Amino acid sequence: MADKPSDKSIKKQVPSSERTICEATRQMLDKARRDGVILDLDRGYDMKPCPIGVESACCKHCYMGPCRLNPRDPYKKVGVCGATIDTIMARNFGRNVATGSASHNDHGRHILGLFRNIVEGKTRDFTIDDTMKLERVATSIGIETEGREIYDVAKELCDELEKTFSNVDGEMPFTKRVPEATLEQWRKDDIVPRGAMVEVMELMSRTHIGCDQDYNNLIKQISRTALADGWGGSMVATELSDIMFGTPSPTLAEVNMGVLKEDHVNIIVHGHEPAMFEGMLAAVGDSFYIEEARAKGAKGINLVGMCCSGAEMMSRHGVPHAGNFGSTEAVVVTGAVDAMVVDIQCIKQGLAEVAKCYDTHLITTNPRCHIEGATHIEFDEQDPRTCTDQILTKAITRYAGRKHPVEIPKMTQTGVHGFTHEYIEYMLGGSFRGSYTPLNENIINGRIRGVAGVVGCTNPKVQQDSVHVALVKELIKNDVLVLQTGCSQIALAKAGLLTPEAAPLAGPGLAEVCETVGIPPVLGLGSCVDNTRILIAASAMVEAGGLGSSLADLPVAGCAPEWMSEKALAIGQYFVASGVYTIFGIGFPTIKETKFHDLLFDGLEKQGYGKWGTAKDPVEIARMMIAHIDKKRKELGIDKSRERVLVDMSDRRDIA
Ligand code: NFS
Repeated sequence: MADKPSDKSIKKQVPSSERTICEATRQMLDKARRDGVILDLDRGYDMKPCPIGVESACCKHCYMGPCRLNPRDPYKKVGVCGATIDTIMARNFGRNVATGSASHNDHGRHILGLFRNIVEGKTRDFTIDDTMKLERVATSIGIETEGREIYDVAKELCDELEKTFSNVDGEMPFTKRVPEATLEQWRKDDIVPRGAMVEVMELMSRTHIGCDQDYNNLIKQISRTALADGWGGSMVATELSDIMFGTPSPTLAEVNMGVLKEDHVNIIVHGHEPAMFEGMLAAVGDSFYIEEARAKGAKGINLVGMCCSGAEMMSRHGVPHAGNFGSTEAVVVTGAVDAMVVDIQCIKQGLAEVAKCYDTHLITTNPRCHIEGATHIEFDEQDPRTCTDQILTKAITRYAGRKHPVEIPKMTQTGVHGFTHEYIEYMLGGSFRGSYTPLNENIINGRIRGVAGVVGCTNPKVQQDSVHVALVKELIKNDVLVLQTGCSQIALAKAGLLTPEAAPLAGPGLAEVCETVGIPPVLGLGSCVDNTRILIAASAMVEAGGLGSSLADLPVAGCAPEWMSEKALAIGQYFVASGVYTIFGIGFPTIKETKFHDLLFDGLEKQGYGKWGTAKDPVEIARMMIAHIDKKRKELGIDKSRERVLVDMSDRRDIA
């Protein structure tokens, strides 16, 4: 029995099956309740959100307030300074986007720092793994690679990508990858991102009391700051992580809590920056610690991941994955977790309490993220073993003295992970004609109706995973190829949809393509920063031809059905500003029938961008995404092709 937590309690509780469709998480929620431990899944149900805040009708940006407007009658009142509901919502939304963009850029900047240390020979524990990718990325931003030493190219790439963060004017390096028509629109509206630091700084400044008070002008800086995420820090993180740790390719990996092993020392790494996880992976192979673990009666050391760095390690190295954001507290309830090691982002403070109850070591490793009650052992990329060795010692000691009964839900799903924009090009084009043309052709001939990105978090406001799974099933049934990242990918992996065997769940056209090529109808691309793989794939589709000239022309749509974070809002806005219709489930922090809401949900599209949408029901979300895809097909003049019968033999031969 766990130590009882303090006197915190909850008032409302529903059957655990209403909180999650993940059977393992449900089992652990039941156990936690029996043990008297409160998890986020119950806290989330019990919490009554502020009805004014949930619609973004309050302003806390100065101390004449906080001012509260009436969400039911938003134009009846203004703030003390005179700020209207549109200014207040735009400022709040802008600050959300600034924080989300700052998070991804902070992540990207640290990845760049590690890359620089490698290039300058300051670390021996990490190296350049994928030189081909290095050359491809360098070439994509105009760096000459022909006949040059690889470290010479790497040094120039480093200097060039530094501008992603430090530029104060000009255009970010990766905007060179944006389709010309899209980039021209950004130039016309003066929203091409310069450098991430200046964009975030300017957005914070413009949202100060008494500064930018026209939502039409504010949205421009909001878009620019969001684009500085997608085409900036996030893209730097993805591309440099591939270069340093290896570009993923399809690999089988196991997902869900059954990846924990009762007779092993279990270490979970949960966070976002892959460097510490890579360091742990190197350390657990050390025979000294394996012997130590055996001497204490364990059969070995079992390293598994959670959340986004878990998704990256799964994609690159096939490291098992224990679950998504909604399961991070629940997994500790197994009693089998000897250490949970975290770095930055999406790490609930509630973990400290749950870890205390089950005598699990909760170890923070990053100077930017300490948690009260957790043990801090700092990870230094230039000396990784000092940190990882201490973690291993603690975990082995905890295993030897396990106090709590262990109950591991015996559930795992094996799926294919590790798709990338490079691999999509290769698999549909074949080794001799790698290109996006075959994908475009299958869209034009109607076998594939369009492409959807389904991404993002889980949120205890809704039954964990349920909206992700129902939405994706509906999309593939309607011949929409689904690309996934983040916690959404893990939800679908647990539901068994990341295997080629899931192809029969797809509509006839998509199923035929999947069966011929041997891919699942749902392709997992990795972590949330890896949403940039979707941007690059979409740009390649434009370049391959036949589907319009800008990203906004493509028959694609995106959705984060169970979103919760400011990072998700930044991602959503960079997709919208790039030209993609993006739907958020759960709810959206604007009030319908206000001018700012209309701008986000309609006006931006009229200006040539994408637009926002929101709905809670998965079938309704799918209907909205498909209607948009069909609208784009019609505008491209390819709507008739779907009416053809799709299965004659010559067609079949054309697919591969
Ligand atoms: Ni993305 Fe990754 Fe998950 Fe949401 Fe959090 S882990 S960065 S923000 S919860 S998908």
